[in-house]
Amino acid sequence: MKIAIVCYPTFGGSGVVATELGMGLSQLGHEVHFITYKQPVRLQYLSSNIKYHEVSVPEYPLFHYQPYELALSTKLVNTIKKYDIDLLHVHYAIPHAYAGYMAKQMLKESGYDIPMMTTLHGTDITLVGNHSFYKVAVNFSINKSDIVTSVSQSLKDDTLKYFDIKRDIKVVPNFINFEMLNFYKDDCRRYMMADDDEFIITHVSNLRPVKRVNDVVEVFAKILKHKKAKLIIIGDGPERDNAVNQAIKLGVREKVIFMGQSNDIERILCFSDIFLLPSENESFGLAALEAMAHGVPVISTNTGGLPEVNIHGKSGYTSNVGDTDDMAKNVLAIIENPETHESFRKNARNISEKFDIKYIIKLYEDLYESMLINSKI
Ligand code: GMT
Repeated sequence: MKIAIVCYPTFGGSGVVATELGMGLSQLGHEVHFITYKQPVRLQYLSSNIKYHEVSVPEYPLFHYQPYELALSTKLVNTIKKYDIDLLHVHYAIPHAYAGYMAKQMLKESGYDIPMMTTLHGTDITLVGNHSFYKVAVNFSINKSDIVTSVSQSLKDDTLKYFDIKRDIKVVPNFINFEMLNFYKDDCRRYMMADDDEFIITHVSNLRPVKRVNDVVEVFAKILKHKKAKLIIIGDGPERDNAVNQAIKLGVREKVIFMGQSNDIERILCFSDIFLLPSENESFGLAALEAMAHGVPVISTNTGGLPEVNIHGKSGYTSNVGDTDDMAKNVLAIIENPETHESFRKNARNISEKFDIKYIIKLYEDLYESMLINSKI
């Protein structure tokens, strides 16, 4: 199949999932075209069956806001025609489903019927899409997609709750490409980050308010009262300064390492003892699944799709949003006993294997095929 994928190219989870999916599809022999404003960060290679098409939006003095949707739908029409693409898969409803639908309509005028799948990722529904500024257009473009998928049951439930959806939503969870994971087993270099007697607690996110990074620091400060430890925070975003101030306020600043955006996440997970994800909301929690794949137990909230990924009492524990006492207690319950820690590590890895790309990619391929069959009827 010739598949066009539209996504955000940045470090966010939806872009990572879209890129990994595209690379996986290309390995199965499909021709994949990424259409976005920058080469996706996880796109490791451009092989003969992966192509990247840049959407550029030239500045013009009249524009207060650059019309990205217009440029994207134009690029979609031209690329789909030029490469005779079979189907369009857009990730994150805003504005991709909207631009995709416009492209679909423009192509129809020249007798080209392109089916479109929209994958909902989370904030496009729960935070941004639900805002009255966007809601009508988001609702419209979801209903106009030929197939809609969501990355968790919880996100499906939220979509049906907040929007007036006239079609079925298929749940297709996020995944891990285990063949592409680097484990650095013999080259962990733990000593670079912590002393031998310190536990390493890790958090990875884009440091937006929804991630509650101050809670990460608060949980860590509570752990430090009982155990020697270091906290590594990977990622960058608007809450970074607040988190630094929180660390100073709680007197733990010298034990917290802010790494910024990093391509070394796998190396850091290799020596991490616990992964913290105290989010206000999380449709899935890909960062938690990545930690679990590296055998790192997860302490998270029980919000959104997190309990579908982080199984309470097995791969880690889940707590109510903001309950940092409970989260700290749960961390200690795991790390205080090496045998318990080891069994949580094994469970985390085993549970993550259920999300192996080899199972999930098949679900997408089947949906693509059904979309193609229906578009030909
Ligand atoms: O919140 C993020 O980290 C970024 C955001 C995105 O769309 O790029 O993540 C959302 O999609 C990810 C991939 O499906 C999910 O794993 C995240 O849980 C989800 N974030 C939220 O729901 C807050």
